Amino acid sequence: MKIFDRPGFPNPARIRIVLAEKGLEPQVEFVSVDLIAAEHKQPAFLEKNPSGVLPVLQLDDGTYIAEATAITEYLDNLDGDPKLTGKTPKEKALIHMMQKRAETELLDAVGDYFHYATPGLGAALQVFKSPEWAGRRDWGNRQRDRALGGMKYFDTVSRSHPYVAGDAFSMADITVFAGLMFADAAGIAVPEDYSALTAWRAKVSELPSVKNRSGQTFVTEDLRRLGF
Ligand SMILES: N[C@@H](CCC(=O)N[C@@H](CS)C(=O)NCC(=O)O)C(=O)O
Repeated sequence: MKIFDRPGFPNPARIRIVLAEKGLEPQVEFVSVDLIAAEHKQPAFLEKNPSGVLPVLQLDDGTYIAEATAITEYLDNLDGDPKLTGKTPKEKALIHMMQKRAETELLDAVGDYFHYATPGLGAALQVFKSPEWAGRRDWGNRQRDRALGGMKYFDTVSRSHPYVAGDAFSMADITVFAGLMFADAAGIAVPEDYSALTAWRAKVSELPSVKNRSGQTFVTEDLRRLGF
């Protein structure tokens, strides 16, 4: 299998955590795609994923699978013993629901703030964002407020459950973790009184699948070049 990604970016990090959880890293070849140079918006990459985003999984038979959730489901079920996406119908449904909330209210909200209210990934890439949005910082700033609302929600969840979808670490935790990782880079701090969310994050950071990758923060050499 091949994974087209870029180390240090939040959505690729989701899959690296999944691979570590499942012990699949030795079976994967990583192919680095230069996001800052907009390589993912060129025809060769768009053939793999028309959405023009990372990560993308390529199977040995040539099939391409995009979307972090779809890739996670595939990898988690390969050995017939899913541990991140649920075993029973109820577990699957709860993890799906919480994962979707984490994506919509936190990770994607941070991403929209980053792309539309800050210089984002820089000049080479901004031309691929729709021009009518270019000056709309107000809309982008509202996405920051949405992300803060997401943090508040997950702080509340963390007060009553050890993990985002219940008693076990799952795909939903990985999405929240990636959302906070992205928020760090975009300059959206977790409010100090969200102590349960901060404690949850500290706990998740210590998991071997996450801890071994803690050097892969979003602010890599790529973003330092952009002034982060
Ligand atoms: N919904 C997608 C989101 C993927 C995504 O936005 N990836 C980012 C990297 S963290 C990306 O490729 N951004 C490039 C861009 O927005 O042009 C998924 O779950 O895989």
